[in-house]
Amino acid sequence: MTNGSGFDVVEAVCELREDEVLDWVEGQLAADVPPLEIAEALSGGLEVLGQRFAEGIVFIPELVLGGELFGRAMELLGPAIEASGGEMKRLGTVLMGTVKGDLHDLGQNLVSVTLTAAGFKVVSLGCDVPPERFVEETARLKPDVLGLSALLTTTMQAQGDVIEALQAAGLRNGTRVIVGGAVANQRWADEIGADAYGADAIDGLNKIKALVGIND
Ligand code: B12
Repeated sequence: MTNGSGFDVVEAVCELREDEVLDWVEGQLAADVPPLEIAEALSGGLEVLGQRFAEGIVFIPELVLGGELFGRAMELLGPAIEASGGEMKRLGTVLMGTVKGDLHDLGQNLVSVTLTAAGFKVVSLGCDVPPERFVEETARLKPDVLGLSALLTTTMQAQGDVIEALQAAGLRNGTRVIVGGAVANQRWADEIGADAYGADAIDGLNKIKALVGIND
């Protein structure tokens, strides 16, 4: 995404030019660009940064700084996304978390803030959440939907472990489960017996609405 002056935000994120990126975010907000669109553009930058990491062009410190940059941009975007929700409706409760062994929480934060804006109550357990904790909180909060995020091939199986743990605790029938994150897809959701897969924040919102029986 570029603005009139040809600013390439993907490249700016990759090069960790934080001040320029944050100025760009403020400019986009001032120009009434939908905040979620701005967040997705920044996320495209992180995706390219991730590719460069995989190719050995950048290293862990750059990933860390890229994550921090995104977090700072979300401090500007989060309130705008929530405010874009307008009048508060209560559509249901969603319990959200990144599975055990996985520290990637930027994606689930973006999904959580989008769901909140749409009128869901969201309780986030953060990252590196063991299956037992998901079970405990599901029993306590009785959410309509449980959202599980995983970004690593080494942690995706933990999404299946949570579903099995819910089953073992007798909680599976009352809780719809949606999975997401860079390594998940519809086939994976089917394989582990999830009720849905969400590709991004908007897709996640639409799928969760469908799970709780809202069709608009
Ligand atoms: C930033 C980042 C980090 C940061 C995370 C900071 C943080 N607080 O989250 C840090 C530096 C900690 C990190 C560490 C590591 N990372 Co990393 N990281 C990334 C990077 C560049 C961006 C991820 C991101 O935040 N994207 C932006 C958000 C908005 O997008 P998202 O998470 O995909 O979420 C969207 C969707 O997936 C979806 N979604 C996500 N969750 C959910 C949940 C539900 C319910 C729904 C509906 C939807 C949904 O909606 C979101 C919004 O659109 C990715 C690259 C990539 N392509 O993903 C690599 C990447 C995920 N990391 C990778 C690796 C290898 C690692 C490390 C193992 C590196 C190392 N050797 O130490 C460690 C692992 C640490 C751990 N135990 O978790 C690999 C994973 C490869 C693989 N397939 O397993 C990637 C793909 C980079 C690469 N190409 O090699 N990383």
